[in-house]
Amino acid sequence: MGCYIEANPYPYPYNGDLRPENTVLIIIDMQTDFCGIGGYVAQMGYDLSLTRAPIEPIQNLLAIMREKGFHIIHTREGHRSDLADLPENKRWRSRQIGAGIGDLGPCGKILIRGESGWEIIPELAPIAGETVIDKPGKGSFYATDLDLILKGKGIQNILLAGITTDVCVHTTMRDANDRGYECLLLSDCTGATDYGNHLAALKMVTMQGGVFGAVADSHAVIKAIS
Ligand code: C5J
Repeated sequence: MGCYIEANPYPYPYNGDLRPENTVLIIIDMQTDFCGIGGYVAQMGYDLSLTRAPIEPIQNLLAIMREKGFHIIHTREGHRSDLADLPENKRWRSRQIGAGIGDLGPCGKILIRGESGWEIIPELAPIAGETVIDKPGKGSFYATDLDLILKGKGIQNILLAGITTDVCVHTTMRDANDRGYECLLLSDCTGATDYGNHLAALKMVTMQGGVFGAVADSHAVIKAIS
């Protein structure tokens, strides 16, 4: 008898082996730059309510998963202050839309490690014992030690929360799926800079019998693990 979360398009995980020891909640890029006033997303002129929508659902889920002893990992997108790890084309594109990475904004230099905009928002701050992954790209595996850490902890199942659904969350999910991890995208614990893109990103996962894994909301997770 396994433990399953009600999910689309199949009950998750595929094998019913869902335990705190083999399961991690990865919370992606809940930084001021992506959901706070004066950050990167705000400077680009996008609607912050879309990237702030997952804050409360993540808080609720995080509290329960911490209490039950699940692994928790946070990520932060950001670059070195000397911009040595910032591809020229990424910088150029960000400047086209008025939010140049490395340029000074209301929360310090945009998407630069150590600046106030780069910090994880206080509502979702990591606590002692939780791993934080600093990444220069969209995916959480690229140029990081995430895979080594997951393998070391014996992780098989990855629950994905954070922002943005269609960019960093999806890139991470696709890469994790290729590496053999069983992935669940949390629909109410994620958000995008465009609501249509959020919905499309959720739908993409459910094609081909679950091409990258499955989708569920936080209520289904809480029901299954409580
Ligand atoms: C983006 C992210 N959208 N965290 N980053 O540039 O999804």
